[in-house]
Amino acid sequence: MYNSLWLNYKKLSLLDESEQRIADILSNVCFNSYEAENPLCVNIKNEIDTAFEAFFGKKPIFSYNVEMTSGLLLNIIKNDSLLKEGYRIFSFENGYKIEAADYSGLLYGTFRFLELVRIGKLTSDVDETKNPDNPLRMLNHWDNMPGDIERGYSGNSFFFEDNKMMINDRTVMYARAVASVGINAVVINNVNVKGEASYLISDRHYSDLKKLSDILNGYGISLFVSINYALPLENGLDSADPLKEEVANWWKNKCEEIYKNVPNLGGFLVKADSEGRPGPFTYQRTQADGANMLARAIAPYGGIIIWRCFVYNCRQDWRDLKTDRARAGYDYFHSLDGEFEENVILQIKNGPMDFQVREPVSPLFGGMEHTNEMLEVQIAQEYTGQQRHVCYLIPWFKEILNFNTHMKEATAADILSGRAMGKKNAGMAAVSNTGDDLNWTGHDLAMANLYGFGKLSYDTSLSAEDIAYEWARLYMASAIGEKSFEEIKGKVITDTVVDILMKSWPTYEKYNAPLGIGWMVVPGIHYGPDVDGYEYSMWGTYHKADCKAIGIDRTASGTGYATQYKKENEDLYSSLDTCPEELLLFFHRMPYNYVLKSGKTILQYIYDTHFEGAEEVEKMSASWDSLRGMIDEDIFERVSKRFEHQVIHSKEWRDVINSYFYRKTGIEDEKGRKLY
Ligand code: GCV
Repeated sequence: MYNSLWLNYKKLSLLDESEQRIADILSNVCFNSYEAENPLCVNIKNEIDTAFEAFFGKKPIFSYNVEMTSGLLLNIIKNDSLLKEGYRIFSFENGYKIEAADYSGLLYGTFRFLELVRIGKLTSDVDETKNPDNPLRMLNHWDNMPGDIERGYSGNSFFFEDNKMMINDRTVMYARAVASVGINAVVINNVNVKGEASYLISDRHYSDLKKLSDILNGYGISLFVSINYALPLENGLDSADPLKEEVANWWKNKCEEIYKNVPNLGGFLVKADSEGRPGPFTYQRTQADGANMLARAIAPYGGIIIWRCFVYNCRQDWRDLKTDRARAGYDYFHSLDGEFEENVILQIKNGPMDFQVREPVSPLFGGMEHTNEMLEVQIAQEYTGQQRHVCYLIPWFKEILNFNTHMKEATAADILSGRAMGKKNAGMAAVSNTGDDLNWTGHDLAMANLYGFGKLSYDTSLSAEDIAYEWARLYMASAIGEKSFEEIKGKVITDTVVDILMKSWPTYEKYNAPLGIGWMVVPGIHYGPDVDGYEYSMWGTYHKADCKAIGIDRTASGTGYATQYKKENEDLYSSLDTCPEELLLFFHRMPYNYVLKSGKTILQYIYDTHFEGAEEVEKMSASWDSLRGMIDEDIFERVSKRFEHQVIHSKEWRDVINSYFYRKTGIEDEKGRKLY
């Protein structure tokens, strides 16, 4: 059982003449440039049929490749303003047109058109032209072939079960939904490739991969797989040394075999030399040696190697003050700038650590002028409440995109779109938050992150608020159907949901680890507070709190991490006057009595934000309660249950963090609140 996410089409109310006019116009659709054999064309038509039947109670009359002067007209055209996968939607005297330079663009235009109908924005002067900002807009699924999902918080995999692939109607629903927000590439298996997943690229699974790839291609999506770098070792070779000819040849032959069976495969995603995964370091080779060897093997087929920069020594001794996990990505990759093949893209996590609630943007953005780069964010909320706490991440992604790297004054968005360096292999990837739960994302409000990531990766100029509004309107308000937006109190619904979403990340941050320090979670599961959980483990992610101070000096006189940025940013972070306070403890070791710009000491700030955070969750929960009876009952109940938990759990966070610092310092809360 699964729902249709935001494609939950329902009968539209046709209240006035203008709405009735739209319905009349849309009863005729003319699809020019229609190719009956092209799956994209078939899917565009099906999408319109499905939607219009739900909206108006009947399918439209379709005509193909004829001149028509009224109705909804779809057309492939060539002009300067429409680029690959772009579209234009506009009205004319007797109808509407959707134009694109290719069929993917036409599909995106169609989905957008259907959204405009549903959110009441199909006005008579509508004119929307969009070209995607990012060439690759990708989801990374960390699904394991037995069926579980690494860091999965919404059930099991819908791609795999018992070491087999699953391809069914849910696969099609998935493809429709993610395509509707602009996703054009997916990796279906976990980057930690183990067990049967090593053999995903083998005879055992080729026919299923081909089937899946065909379905996805029909929605403009390329299929990628994660691979095991050491695969040659499991196939009779005694080495995976990237500079050995026999290894390179093995991969060449492998790629030939793969592409014979799955001709449209997008390429491989590779996690190497990280957290126990094998890689070129085993053979004293560089990351470029490893990536390039694979890139050359896959290049004849147009394949891409997406090589992750999440490479670090996960066994850092606390006495070693120079080794800093935050430095690792840059240290390993920066000197290789310009050495990667054109079909290699480095996939870089947004921050130098690991998806903490707050991190600076990785210095690799802006640090490698001659290398293809893409951003990796995580909408699976591993460290941000695991889809049990509401945490709408799009406002944070916007901050990341807007970060000025000071490399040619380019923002992160300029770099990962490829436009700053004139690259065509670039983009954004998100570790997906989907599973086989009925609502796909466990928490219904977490669905806004899936919708939002897709929308933002297509158009990085969209605001987090507008995205939240449109999602809320589609999934919660328009989905009720037949009644008008006013009648169902649509504005109250969308205002309430948007307000909750927009407050959720700042609120989560308030009761979590303070001022950018991160990592105060239970080791392994990464859920719930455990201030010293990682402090006394060998994983190398220390906050170093003692009775006087907390934080890591990452300036030039400390670990030197700040020096990895361009000078302007190094200076920004290194000076206490300019370092953004939300990152203060990431960059500086500070005494608890240091006074922040607000006039509060760090300690009092910690107490205050933790009390505030927990209170804000109660308010969000109450505001959700106010929607009882107004939205779909199942959605309401599911979210209410999650809020019940979040209210309790945020208090646990508050109390564990506050009592930790109270007991370390012995200093009371100025406001006399209860500290344990
Ligand atoms: C897929 C973190 C997660 C791991 C994940 C890893 C990665 O360490 O906790 O589960 O492994 O990141 O991104 O490779």
